Amino acid sequence: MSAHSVEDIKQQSARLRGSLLQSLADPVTGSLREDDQTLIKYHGSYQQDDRDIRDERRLAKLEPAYSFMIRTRTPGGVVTPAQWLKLDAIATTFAERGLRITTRQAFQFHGVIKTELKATMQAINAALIDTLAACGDVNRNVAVAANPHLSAAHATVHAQAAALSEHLLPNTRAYYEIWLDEERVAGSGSEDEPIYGERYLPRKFKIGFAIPPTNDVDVFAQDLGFIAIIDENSVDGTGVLAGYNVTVGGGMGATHGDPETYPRLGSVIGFVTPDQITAVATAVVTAQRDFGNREVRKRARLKYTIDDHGLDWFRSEVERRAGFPLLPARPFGFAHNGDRFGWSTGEDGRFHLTLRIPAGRIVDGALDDLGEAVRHLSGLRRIAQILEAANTAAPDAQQAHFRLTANQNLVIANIVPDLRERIDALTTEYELDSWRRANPLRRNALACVALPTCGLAMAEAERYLPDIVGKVEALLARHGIPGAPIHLRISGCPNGCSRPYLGEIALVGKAPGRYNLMLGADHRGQRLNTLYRENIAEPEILDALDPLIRDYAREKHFDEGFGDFLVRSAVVSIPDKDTRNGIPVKVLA
Ligand code: SRM
Ligand code: SF4
Repeated sequence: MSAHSVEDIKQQSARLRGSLLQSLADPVTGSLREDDQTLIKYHGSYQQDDRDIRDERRLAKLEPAYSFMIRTRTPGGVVTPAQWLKLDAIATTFAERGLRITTRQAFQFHGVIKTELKATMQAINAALIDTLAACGDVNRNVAVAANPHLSAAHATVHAQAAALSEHLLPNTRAYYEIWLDEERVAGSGSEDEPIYGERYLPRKFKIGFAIPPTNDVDVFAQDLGFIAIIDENSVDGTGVLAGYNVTVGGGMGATHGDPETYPRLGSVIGFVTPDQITAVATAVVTAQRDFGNREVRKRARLKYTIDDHGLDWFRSEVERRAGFPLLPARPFGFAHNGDRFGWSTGEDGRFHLTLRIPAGRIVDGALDDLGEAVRHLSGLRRIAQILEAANTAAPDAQQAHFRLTANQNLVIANIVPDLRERIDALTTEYELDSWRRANPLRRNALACVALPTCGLAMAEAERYLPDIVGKVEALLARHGIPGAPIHLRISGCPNGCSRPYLGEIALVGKAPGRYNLMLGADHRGQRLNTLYRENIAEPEILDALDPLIRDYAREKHFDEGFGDFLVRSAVVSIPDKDTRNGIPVKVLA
């Protein structure tokens, strides 16, 4: 660890430059200087090492096998086919393990070595995608509902989210100087940062836009959430965006054994009209900048600022900064927080196809939901080529594109009817059709990256997913409910990158092969689960689940979710945390 605190590093970094140029130029090591390892995060990259061979290298007296993870800033996860092809080429040329869709609708490249970092960054920017502020104590990639039932209102929500992502970017030119060779000019190193100031935020900050009835972005896990309220147009019945309910203070991260840290659901504090979101977001971000805990990093997220000062105080502070009062929140209802797979049609008759990508990993040779090695990277390349040709042939028509979902899946959007059959044939040829073949348990399962790249992983997650899902699947089959739609999530540590505390069944890594078993969340992202068994290995996990699944199969009400059943039957007791602040629930069909 660096001798400097993160706060000092930020402040003394000349607006995120530090000595990154010198670190990158140093041929002696594959690593960066310590302070630069913190600063590079703001540029969208993390220094990592291959943990599978860490011990072996230590014994051989070699430095760890350092490499870099790079994360894109792709608000709402939208990329064109042309961009897809470039990202694919980058993954193939510079990275290991292909493209990885994240739980915030970004791409990650793993395994980029230091000497190729700049070329990789340049190639990403040449695809008109950047990585600025994808990590670090700033606003991160803005997550947006990837609902394939695209409508005019949906497009407006996406445009607002993308504009907000731009608005909250840091002003520093460091990114462009270091990676894109922009010349330094007068004032560089002391650019004005009216939103962030010279120490940026106390901690990472996340924004999500949900469009009910789908809560695919898990809006209550976001520091700041916008729940779109769409009224029906009385003339033609299409949706009209009235505004958004605002939620604040969501977050997943916790530390084992430290009660000062905990996952928290966002609280609804009011309603804003579409023209007010920039002001309200700026107010929330700057209030967190000024009042967030800069002494104890583990307590620096907005959720703790709110719990320390009180929700009413926070709401008043936001209203004061925004210059207007928040309106009373409007009724809303979520049906689920998963993705809807397969084909769907938008209001304009275009087709959208949501594909299941296990753990978001797109690489040839990866195992799919059925345990078969698949060629997803090659298949999606073929599809991107076809879509790119169609877009080029009809530049004035609505353009086909890809959308990453916050559940690590992929939507191919805006497909003209003529192309449907070809896309279908390719998804079959390249085994991209597991959404059709895999059962709901498998289709909804989420896992964070964990080993071998994540420096914080205590246990496996992504690599363990197919195995554990298979075993839970066997339990379901034994009790006569094969593939029941239970949301299962695994994280390699309590930081919660797969939002495990919102899983009906969750495994949270404690040590190699050992997990905390968490149970009882709903499947709408509105209720946290709770600890059921601590620090147990696979046989005990399956033993614990077996009687619960048996009882669920026998006693569940029609359509009752597993988490709801466990709460109703008092197997788990969930502290009554009302995220709605009394906002009435809309009854959904
Ligand atoms: Fe995360 C840290 C991966 C979404 C909470 N997360 C990390 C790091 C960078 C490890 C590190 O700091 O060294 C992981 C890199 C692993 C690797 O090898 O790639 C990592 N997080 C991920 C991704 C890739 C998980 C995935 O499998 O998709 C997600 C990337 C999102 C993106 O595109 O920006 C990812 N991380 C999340 C989420 C979910 C979300 O944002 O909806 C959370 C929970 C929500 C929240 O923030 O509270 C999350 N990640 C964390 C935390 C805990 C923060 C806290 O408040 O305590 C850490 C650790 C930290 O920040 O110190 C962390
Ligand atoms: Fe790494 Fe933990 Fe996040 Fe998984 S939850 S990616 S193990 S930090």
